[in-house]
Amino acid sequence: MGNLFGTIFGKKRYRILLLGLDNAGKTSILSRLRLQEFRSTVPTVGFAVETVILDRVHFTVWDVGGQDKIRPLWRHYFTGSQGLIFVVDSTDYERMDEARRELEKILNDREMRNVSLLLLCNKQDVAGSMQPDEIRQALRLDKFVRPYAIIPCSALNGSGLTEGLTWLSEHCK
Ligand code: G3D
Ligand code: MG
Repeated sequence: MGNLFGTIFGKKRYRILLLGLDNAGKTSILSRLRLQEFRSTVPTVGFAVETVILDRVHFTVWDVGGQDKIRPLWRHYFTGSQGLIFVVDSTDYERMDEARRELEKILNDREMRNVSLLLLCNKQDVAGSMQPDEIRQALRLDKFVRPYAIIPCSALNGSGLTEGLTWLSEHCK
């Protein structure tokens, strides 16, 4: 996807947060965008913040969940971000409610009030994965007043990623 970012994001610089529970597929999505091939990844431990710059787009990535003590540290990264990508593992029925709680905490932060949300329903290549509409309901997305898009994707085969990023580029502040 060499030219993807130039095509989608143009010449402007963007700061985007890429968040989700561990194992949702964040690192795989970035690898997919960067390398155009799928790489398995080692789960990120604790509050390890990963920064990936693709062209002019600056992604800041960490695993959310069970981090209430260090949550105040997050704001440092929230400030100045123009877009939020929240990734869910569409096969992880058991932690959908945990994902909902974490997403809610992020969206309720005052620094995030005006940030557009791209919700990526990852792992759609897996048979029986939850569909975007079910995930929208499980995460109670409709109660958040802000532009959002909910897009099915797969880091494994790359589907949905270009569509998602295109939407985000059009809705970044
Ligand atoms: P994280 O960075 O959000 O913690 P990772 O998640 O990118 O490390 O991915 C977690 C696991 O999910 C990895 O499996 C990875 O291969 C797998 N995965 C990520 N995206 C997809 C996808 O779209 N489809 C499928 N089928 N699997 C995916 P392992 O086994 O390497 O731990
Ligand atoms: Mg990771």
